[in-house]
Amino acid sequence: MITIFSDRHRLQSVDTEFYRGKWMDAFEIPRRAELVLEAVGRADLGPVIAPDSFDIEPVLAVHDAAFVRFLETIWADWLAEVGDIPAYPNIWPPRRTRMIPTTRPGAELGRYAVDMSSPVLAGTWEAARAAVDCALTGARLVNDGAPAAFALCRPPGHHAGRDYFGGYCFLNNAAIAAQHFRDTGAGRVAVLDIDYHHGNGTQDIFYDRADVLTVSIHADPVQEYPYYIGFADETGTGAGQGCNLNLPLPWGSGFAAWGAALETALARIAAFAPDRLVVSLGVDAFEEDPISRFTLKSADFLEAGRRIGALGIPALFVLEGGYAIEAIGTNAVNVLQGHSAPR
Ligand code: Q9C
Ligand code: ZN
Repeated sequence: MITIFSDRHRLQSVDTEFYRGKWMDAFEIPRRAELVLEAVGRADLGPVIAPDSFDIEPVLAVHDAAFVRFLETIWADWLAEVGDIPAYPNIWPPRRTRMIPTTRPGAELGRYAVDMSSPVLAGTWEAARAAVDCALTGARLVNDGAPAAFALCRPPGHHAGRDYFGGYCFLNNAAIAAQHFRDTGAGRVAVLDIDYHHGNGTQDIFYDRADVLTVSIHADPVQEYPYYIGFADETGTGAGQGCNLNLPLPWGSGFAAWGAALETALARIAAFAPDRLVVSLGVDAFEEDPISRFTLKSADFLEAGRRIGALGIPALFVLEGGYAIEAIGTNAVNVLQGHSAPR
């Protein structure tokens, strides 16, 4: 399996993250991607290539144009007004607000950001674009006949919606790749999100569509980020009715419950009979993950990969979360090796 990796991911790097009233050591750090890359090499998974450069069109096919313009330009505005420090919102718009454009970066950040976990830096736009390029290059490899490819994306993407960012995500790499599959001949595409957190951005992007099935296994949003969204009764709207499946599980869930949810997810995907599968590959359901509360073991990721592979659908894996530094590489590569295992 080919891995697509860009070292431009390092342009998104902070030392600290604001969480529960404190500045803590950041969880979403460049080292994560380097460790996954090392594990790919150790496992002899296959070649590692740099991404091709794609233009902005596939990004605009899923994200709002004003949001994309904001992401591209906000750093310059922040730098001019505030200086060379990470850019955070200083206000969020309340309900029933008119959302009139402002001249101030702190207010524009609040218009589009959902939380405090995703500061914009000088290199954020370039890093986010590089991650998209990795996903699109992987999609191209799958279109060219590869049974699977691995987009080693960082920053992650699945919390980025049509016009919002957060949860360490800026552009939705998996959704952009899924849309690209549609735009290059796939009639139906499924996105399977196995990150510990609900894939809210991906759900948002495809919620009213029948051509892209979105399925997510995640921690119950009553207890866990991204909260407010990801409940089992969210099944899609309009033409997309029935094309979103949420499988929330309570804190403490292990492979007994998680594996059963995966079976439900895979049965739904098989019934949908997609031409292409995008897997939002977060490995933060791991028992040792510092911000998560599921109890999957490293071997469970191998089994998950095997079961996904048994679908026999050409698949693009897109890295999302996973913060247990010592195990993230093993766990991500286990999914990929399970997927490639002969059966
Ligand atoms: N510091 C992904 O896994 N806040 N995003 C959690 C812990 C945000 C997770 C608080 C979690 C986002 C891609
Ligand atoms: Zn996550």
